Formats: sequence, structure tokens, C-alpha cells
Amino acid sequence: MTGSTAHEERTAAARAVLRRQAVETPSWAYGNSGTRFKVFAQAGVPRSPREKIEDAAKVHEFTGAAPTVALHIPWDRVEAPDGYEALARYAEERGVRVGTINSNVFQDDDYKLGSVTNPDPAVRRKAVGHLLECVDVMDATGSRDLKLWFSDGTNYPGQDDIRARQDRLAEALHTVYERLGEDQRMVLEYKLFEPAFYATDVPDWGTSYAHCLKLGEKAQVCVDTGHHAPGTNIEFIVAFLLREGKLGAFDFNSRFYADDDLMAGAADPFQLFRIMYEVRRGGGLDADSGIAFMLDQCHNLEAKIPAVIRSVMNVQEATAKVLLVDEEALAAAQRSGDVLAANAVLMDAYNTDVRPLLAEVREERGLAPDPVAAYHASGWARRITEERVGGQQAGWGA
Ligand code: PSV
Ligand code: MN
Repeated sequence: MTGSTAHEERTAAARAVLRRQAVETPSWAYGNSGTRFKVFAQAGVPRSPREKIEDAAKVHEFTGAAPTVALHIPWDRVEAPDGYEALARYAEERGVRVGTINSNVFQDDDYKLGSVTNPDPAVRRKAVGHLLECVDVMDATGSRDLKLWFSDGTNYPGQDDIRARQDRLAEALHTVYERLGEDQRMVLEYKLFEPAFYATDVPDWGTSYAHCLKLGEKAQVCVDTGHHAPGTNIEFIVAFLLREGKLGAFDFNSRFYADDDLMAGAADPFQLFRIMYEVRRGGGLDADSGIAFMLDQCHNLEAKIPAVIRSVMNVQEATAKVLLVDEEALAAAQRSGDVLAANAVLMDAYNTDVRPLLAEVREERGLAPDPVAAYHASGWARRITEERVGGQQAGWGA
């Protein structure tokens, strides 16, 4: 095969993957958010879960690559009797579906000393009750995944028994696991620190992996790219988890310092490329991989909807680049121990401008080649600024 034929074949295969690639967007990215110093409110942000879904639907309309929206309970709580069923229908009418249900056991006064690992059994019962409620929500929305993130941990040595907290965590996870339906899963997210400053109860992938392994197949690890110590080789973690069949989900975002929650691929596009390369290598881009590729980020300064669109595009660009890696040349260079040639194969792919390819893939699907420009031209920003006045803006700290 000539070099150019091989390149054409790679490009054709890349197009097929890019056409079906899906990135889940988080409802909270559309609401107001900020740092602990200040939340700067933006005009036109959603006042309700329905309005967040409307914005998520716009992202899908212009990218064709964001068919699901993750909810966070209770931020997106809606009232019975048919609240969540109706919300799911509302999403479908707008061309999207409800995705992962994110639990929240970190914003109630009762959780000061922990939720599922709290030394007080009554608080633990309350936290587990919330997680089970989230599975009820999944039943109503048809969601597959329950996302668990625990802010649990301690600030000072001696504050609580590290080992007993692991026992309590295991017990709570087991209870929730038992409640999952046939096709439902739980994905356990880890985070090095924040808000706990001494010992976090699920601080790293190893802790999450060990609990998930014990629980069974329906428990998988969630990798939030902002949740590691600086310099951590995240792609190694991704490669390892994929090899073990335990990578269930991503929370994509980027960071310069800690858990900055900036747009995916903005702070370090090369890192996103390296992660996506291991995803590809481990079969994570296959149609049936089961990995939930989610964004988990906040747009504190920038306009929210175009920022989410930009993030989806950044994930697409990283994906397109890894799909262009000449696997044969890479394997040959690796076999012969040619370090520089192997590295050059990866860098060639990384340095390819894939924007024209992605523009073509969009146009083939009847989409505008530039989703951000199409969004700005659509008038949606003006419309929501005019219409969404009054009411309580729905968001993190607003
Ligand atoms: C925690 O920092 C986290 O990454 C979890 O996924 C939470 O649910 C989310 O952020 C809230 O923004
Ligand atoms: Mn997260």
C-alpha cells in the first residue's frame, strides 16, 4: 500500500468514528458558577433544569456531537408526580436525552464531617438515601449511569479513623450497587484533595478501582482530568483502567493549577491528545466501548454555551488527531527500538491541522462547518438574554 493510500484509509476510518462521536455536556456548565471568591452572574443563564436542557440542545444542534446532558441532583431536582419523566420527555422533544445522574452529597450542613463515611450513622443513612433517590431518578429518565463523587475526608491527622471510613464507604457503595438495575452502572470518581485537605476518602484511581473491583461489573472508575496531582501521567491511568475493563467515564476539563474546571483541551491540548490516544489504543473509541465521555467544567468568565461548544470541538480535535496516528509506522518504530521515530509518528499526528477534516464531517451531516460561528449567528444568545429575566438563576453558588 502506498503511503498516500494508507493515509486516505486512516482518514476514512477517522471520519466514521468522528461522525458518531458523542460528548455528554453537564447541566451545571450552563448555570452561573465562580470561585469561592465571587460568582459573576451572566445574563440569560437558565432559571430551571428545563432551560439548562434547552441550552444543551443548542450545543447538540450546532455540533451534532452532544446528544446527552448530565443532571446533578438536587441542583436539577424537579417535583413529582411525573417530574423526571416529563423532564426526559422535554429533552427528547428538543433532540437530546438525559445522561448521567450526578449525585450530590457535598452541599448539606449534615455533611460537614463526611457523607457516606461520616462517623454518625444517621448522616450516613441520609447520604445513602440520596444516592438511592438518584437511582430512582435514573429509572425515571432512562439514564444508564450514576456518578458518585464524595467530598468526604479529613482535615487533620487523628480527626477520624481512616480505615473505618473505608469500611463505611464500602458498605454504602454495596447498598447502592445492589439497588442498580440490570442495565444501570455506577461510576466512582476520585479526587486528590478539596474540600478535604489532609486525607480524602477516595483520593485516587487505585482506591476507586479497588472498591469497583470488589463491587462487580456494574461499578466502574470515572477519571476527572482535573483531579490529580500536578504532573500525574493521566494517560497511564487511562491505559491501565482500559486494560482492566474498568474505565467507565470521563469528566473532561482542563487545569493549570488544581481543579480549575476550565474548558477541556484549553490548558493542555497535548495532554488531551495523549489521553485520547490511550483511549483509542484501549478500544475506547469503539462504538460499544460503553465509556461516557462527559464534560465537567464551569464557565466563570466566558459565555457558557459557546464555551461548551468549544470544549466539544476540542475533544473532537484531539480525537481526530489520535485517529490519524500511523499505527503501523508506530509499531515498527517501537519494535526496532527507534525512540525518535516512534515519537515522531505521534507528533506528526498531533501537529496535523484536523479542523478542515472536522468541518467536512460536519458538512456531510448537514451541519455548519464552524459550530461557534453558527451559534453566534443563530440569535439564541439574544433570545435568552431577553426572555430569561427574573426568577432564580440556577447554578453553583449563585
Ligand atoms: C468534584 O470536584 C466534581 O468533579 C464532581 O464531579 C462533582 O459532582 C462536580 O465536580 C460538580 O461540579
Ligand atoms: Mn467531576
